[in-house]
Amino acid sequence: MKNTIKITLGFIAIALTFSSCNNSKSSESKGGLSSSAAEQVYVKPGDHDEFYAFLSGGFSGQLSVYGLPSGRLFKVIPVFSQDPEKAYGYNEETKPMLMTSYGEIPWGDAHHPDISQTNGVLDGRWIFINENNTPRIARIDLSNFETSEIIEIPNSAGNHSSSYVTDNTEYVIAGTRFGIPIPQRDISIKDYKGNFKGALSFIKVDKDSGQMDLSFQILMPGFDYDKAHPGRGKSDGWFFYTTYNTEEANSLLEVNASQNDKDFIAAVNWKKAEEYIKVGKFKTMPTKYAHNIYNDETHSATTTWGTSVKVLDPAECPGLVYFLPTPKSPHGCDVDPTGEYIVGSGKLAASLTVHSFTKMLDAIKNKKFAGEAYGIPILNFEDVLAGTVEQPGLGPLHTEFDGKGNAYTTFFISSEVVKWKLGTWEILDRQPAFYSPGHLMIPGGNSQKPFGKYLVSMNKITKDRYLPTGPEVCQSAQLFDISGDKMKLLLDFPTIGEPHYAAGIPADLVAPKSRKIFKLEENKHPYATTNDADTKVVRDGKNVHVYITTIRSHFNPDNIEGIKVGDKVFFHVTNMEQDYDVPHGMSMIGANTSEVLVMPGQTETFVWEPKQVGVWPFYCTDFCSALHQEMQGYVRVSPE
Ligand code: CUK
Ligand code: CUA
Repeated sequence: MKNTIKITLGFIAIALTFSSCNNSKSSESKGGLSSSAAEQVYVKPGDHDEFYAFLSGGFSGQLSVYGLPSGRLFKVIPVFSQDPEKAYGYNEETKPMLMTSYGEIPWGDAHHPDISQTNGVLDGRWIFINENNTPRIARIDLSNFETSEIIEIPNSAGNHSSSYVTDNTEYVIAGTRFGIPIPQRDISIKDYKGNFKGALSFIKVDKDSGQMDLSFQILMPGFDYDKAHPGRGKSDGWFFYTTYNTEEANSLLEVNASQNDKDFIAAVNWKKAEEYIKVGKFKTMPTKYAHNIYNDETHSATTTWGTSVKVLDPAECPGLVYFLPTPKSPHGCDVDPTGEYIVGSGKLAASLTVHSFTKMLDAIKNKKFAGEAYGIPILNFEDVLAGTVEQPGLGPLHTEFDGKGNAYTTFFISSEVVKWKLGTWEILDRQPAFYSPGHLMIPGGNSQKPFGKYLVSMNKITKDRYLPTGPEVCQSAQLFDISGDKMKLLLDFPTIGEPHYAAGIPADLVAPKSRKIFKLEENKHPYATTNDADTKVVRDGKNVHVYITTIRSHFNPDNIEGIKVGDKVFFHVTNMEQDYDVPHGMSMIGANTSEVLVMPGQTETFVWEPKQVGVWPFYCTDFCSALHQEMQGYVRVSPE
């Protein structure tokens, strides 16, 4: 067994080198873009794209918005990281969004966006995304493309099997990556086995407001967990996710953590979990977690604190969790649009394993188990197997579906996307990707209704695809046309951070609802000034509140006196414009943590603590009119 693994891993290195170097040589293998490909991605100036694609920003912590088929970048939505471009995490209104039980954290690692669904179909209301490092889930409102809410996930470490919505967005589900001591305590790392656990969290989503609420957790054994997929249609009510390191090794050298011939896909019956919660079969664990909510009306965020969580122990809840043996450290876990097939991608396996939901239910009904792990029944591999895709490629990672009975899987090592048929398991097509794809995305490709026209492959290695920009080059995405029998490469486009996963949606499900303006008369910000006559400077001890308005092209007031060294000055800036797309910014010399960018009709606040006497300038940061450069002012600072 050891030898096989060594050989496999050796081959990974060889295959990777091979695919990177070899492909770079010939222009044919670079995609051989024909003029028809160019026509297919060409969106005439002034015309709009057909799809939105939301690509996770990976270690940038953000979510990027692209158009398909053009591959044009429209926006980077700040989510887990500060962003000076939008003043997110800099102005007083959004700073609380970054609060956690560890304090304010200005950075995150965002992997998996997922768009809300109604009856298993994308509804375009919200998009959720996970933060791995300091476990959190965010909800972004697609009517304004702003982060509305961030909830911290306790008892989790490496919040990676997240964030995935159920058929009616009842829950967004979040699984831990690492096993950890729960509750945290001082214990020898060598005592991992049996002592560490991993929480699977169910976050209830209010169907009107979208507001999240940590409903309950299931304390799973301390394996490591990876990608996940809620059941769809017939399997709605279940949740599936992969485990690796079922050996529970505390050091993941392959000799330790890749010993077992099979790891598991965990099948979790969340409707059953709801029943157990209802009858009180849970323990209440004290814990502390931040819940940050942004209020659109007052344009401000507040943090509230969770103090406990309900936890279920699968060993005490029969029928809650089952394990489906799945070969060789499965990474991806994807459920097809009918809900019948559960695809497990064993990273080190020679074939793709597909489980059958129907067969799984039969095996459960007949109580045919191969054994158990921590009180969780393990089903027989043969009993749940629907089929295997033989020799599909090397290093399978993730699968999406086109809604026409086809599946598409990325292969990291052999660097390709492979199209295969559900049910017959035959391979229909394969196309090289440049290079080493991780996830792929078909708009709606993880829902009951995929829009199977385009596929985006998100590649881990870029190498020679763009002009060199030093040792660091951007990540690469590639667009394929999948409307025909064969996939056709249309376009390369650069991305931000490391896009892990993405979510795509037809533009007409989002664009018509997009908010263009905030009405000034509806501005409920406590420090708003909606009238030039109401601007003022109010002293409250050492705190000074400056109510300031902006309109093309001046600040009012623009000459401010009466400020003293040692004061804490709050600039409350209201943008009185009522035209679409006329923001004003404001920054103050030496304001080291703050700036604002205020949309028409809104108010934002930043803080300045003057350290020296003098007359200090401020100006508008956003080029707003022909007289933008005149949009400036002075603050006089006198001795204490
Ligand atoms: S993981 Cu990155 S390639 Cu975070 Cu979805 Cu598989
Ligand atoms: Cu206002 Cu530039």
